[in-house]
Amino acid sequence: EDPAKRTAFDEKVAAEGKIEPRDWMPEKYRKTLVRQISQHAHSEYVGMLPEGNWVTRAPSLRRKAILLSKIQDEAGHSLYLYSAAETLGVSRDAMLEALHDGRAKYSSIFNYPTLTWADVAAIGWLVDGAAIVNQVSLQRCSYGPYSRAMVRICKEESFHQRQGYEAMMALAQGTPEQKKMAQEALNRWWWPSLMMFGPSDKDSPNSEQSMAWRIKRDSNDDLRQRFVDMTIPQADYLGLTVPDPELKLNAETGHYDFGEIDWDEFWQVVNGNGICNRERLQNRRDAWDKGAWVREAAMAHADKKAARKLA
Ligand code: FAQ
Repeated sequence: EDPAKRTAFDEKVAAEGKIEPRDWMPEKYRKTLVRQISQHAHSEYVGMLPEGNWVTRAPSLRRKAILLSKIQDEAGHSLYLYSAAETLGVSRDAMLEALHDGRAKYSSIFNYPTLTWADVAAIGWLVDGAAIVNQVSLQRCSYGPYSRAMVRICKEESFHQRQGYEAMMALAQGTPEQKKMAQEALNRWWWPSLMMFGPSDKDSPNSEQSMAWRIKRDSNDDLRQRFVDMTIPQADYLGLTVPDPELKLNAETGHYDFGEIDWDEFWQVVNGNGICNRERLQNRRDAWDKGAWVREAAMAHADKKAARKLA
């Protein structure tokens, strides 16, 4: 490693400059970004599945059209993110292989089932809400392509969150049965949404280095607190109750205190033993296998075209 290059890198990061694909970077910086960005891409990609489960059963044409667009946006987000990771010298095939054989992680949240239509509303409100809090912070990431992808993704995600809240509102203000559905969905999704922010700072092995390199700009616990503070007034407005008896506004700090996350459940899900882990991964593998003929046909077509040009 050339010390002058290292100094230039450190100075650029310290001065809030963006590191670009052709710039020199420490190997560990590159590897950390490939890990985080590819896992982020996989999350968007697997994240289409829980909502996809409700496309054919959306309660109205309007809801169905909105849901279809939202899922398409998620596919788009995964494509921007795979592209951002590719600028670091890793191929999309290699990233997908790592997902399919279980080496790469994706967000724990997508291993929970969507049992009723209210779960789709809760995902928009809570899961997109949590994703925005995390991604707004990542807009200031030191790696240029990732930070720029975040800007566009956040704009689309804000719209997703609004539609989720609106769908939740319709249920919360509906019949007693609908309100009960909304409450039960909040009960199911609240704690898993808090887990999206990752382990507590003291148990987060990657945080220190990632924060020093300005890959991550806020700690897992700080972002989780921001999400709780933002979401409780929204739940109050809906007339729903967050399933945490310890939740309480702390007059001294101005923040909500909340109960302990079930970390055993979190690690079980992260390590592949959640309710839907196997089903989600199998679905992605099947989609890859079933799409083989499309990839082959596209390659054959491209070869034919190239041969015709030569002739
Ligand atoms: N699930 O040391 P840390 C969306 C892993 S939003 C699974 O704290 P780090 C939008 C972590 O990878 C969801 N694994 O790690 C949408 C590490 O393992 P490794 C995606 C988790 O990286 C909405 C280990 O635990 N968003 O898709 C989780 O510094 C609605 C130790 O953790 C992002 O990916 C978890 N929840 O901080 C789509 C955001 N938490 O890799 C559809 C970008 C931690 O060493 C519908 N990522 N782990 O083997 C990040 O901000 C960070 O990577 C964190 C984790 C904060 C997730």
